[in-house]
Amino acid sequence: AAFAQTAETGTPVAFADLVALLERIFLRHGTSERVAAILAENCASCERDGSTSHGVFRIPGYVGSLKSGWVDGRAEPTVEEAGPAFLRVDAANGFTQPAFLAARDRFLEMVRDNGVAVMAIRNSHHFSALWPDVEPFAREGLVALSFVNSFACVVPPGGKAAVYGTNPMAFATPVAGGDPMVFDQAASSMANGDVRIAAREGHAIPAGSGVDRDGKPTTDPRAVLDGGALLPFGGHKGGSIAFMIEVLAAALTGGKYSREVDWSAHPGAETPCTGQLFIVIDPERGGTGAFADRVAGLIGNVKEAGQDRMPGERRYARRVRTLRDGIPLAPARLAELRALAGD
Ligand code: NDP
Ligand code: PYC
Repeated sequence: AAFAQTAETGTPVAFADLVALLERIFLRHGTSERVAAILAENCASCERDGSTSHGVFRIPGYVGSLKSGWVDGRAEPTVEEAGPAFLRVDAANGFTQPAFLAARDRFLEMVRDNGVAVMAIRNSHHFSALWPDVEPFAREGLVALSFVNSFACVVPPGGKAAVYGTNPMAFATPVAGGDPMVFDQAASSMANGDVRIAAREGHAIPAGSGVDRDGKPTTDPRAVLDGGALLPFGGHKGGSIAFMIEVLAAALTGGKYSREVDWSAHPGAETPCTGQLFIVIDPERGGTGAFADRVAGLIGNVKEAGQDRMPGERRYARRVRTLRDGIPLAPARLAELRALAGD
């Protein structure tokens, strides 16, 4: 589970009101109306679902990147067809989600026509969770995989220098009679956002998560952030996944490797400018005629075997609660957001 505890107490804010507040913040800091609307919906959705490490906690970082001139909040992406089932997208140093959405309709046509398609996005700032990118594909009957690299803060197993980003990947599949099964996980022991939340709240991080600046194991989140690094999850196996994600999200797309991200001339910037790859498959092309039923059956087997829940189920349950009762925000956090919006 996420290391950071999901807030369950605070001032309840309706989802639409949170979207409107975040939209005002983005607009006030120089994005276009379209970009503001997309990022506000995305970030509020993370907060709604309890993806705390990529919810409103991230707003000062978005603002820092915009104010420092590191990211272009008005970028116009370009979309290029590299083949019948391959889209190349240049986000033009803008945020990833608006570039992705600019290409999404054509991408869906390619998936329907060919059974599978790839979208390779570069020069793009992804500062969010990945599940909002893939879950909608599964709701449209498709299987989706996505990969993003970030900024160097993860050492390879046995290594001394950070080479990899926290590099998340997400997978979404339709499930007959239910919500899609979606997992969305970093290739590191923890997301960098959770380390920062632990540092802010004064909690230790689990043993085996990271090393200090001398490469020694530490449970102090400040030591990880101050010259130290995270470890991949699961030793060399997570290291290989982190490597694969650098290859797919950066080498293949033309985006920067995590270790090439250099924001030193932009104090306050926090959004890594790298790349993202999507692979989306129409499972009906498998010819079984019963794909989503078979996935539902597998989930039944997994639960009968003792796993108490599938990935995504915590988010869906929280989504139902917060859409009904409001999204709880700490009063100080709400005041900070209102100040950023100029309210
Ligand atoms: P977590 O370890 O919190 O969760 C990973 C996945 O496992 C989720 O799908 C989660 O589902 C599921 N899960 C957690 N606990 C259980 C359980 N007990 N049983 C079954 N499934 C479980 O994620 P990470 O800390 O690795 O990553 C957090 C977020 O950070 C992700 O959304 C990721 O995209 C984002 N991130 C973004 C980066 C970027 O560059 N943009 C970089 C790194 C991370 P559920 O959500 O339902 O709990
Ligand atoms: O939480 O590791 C993280 C992260 C990096 C970039 C965006 N989120």
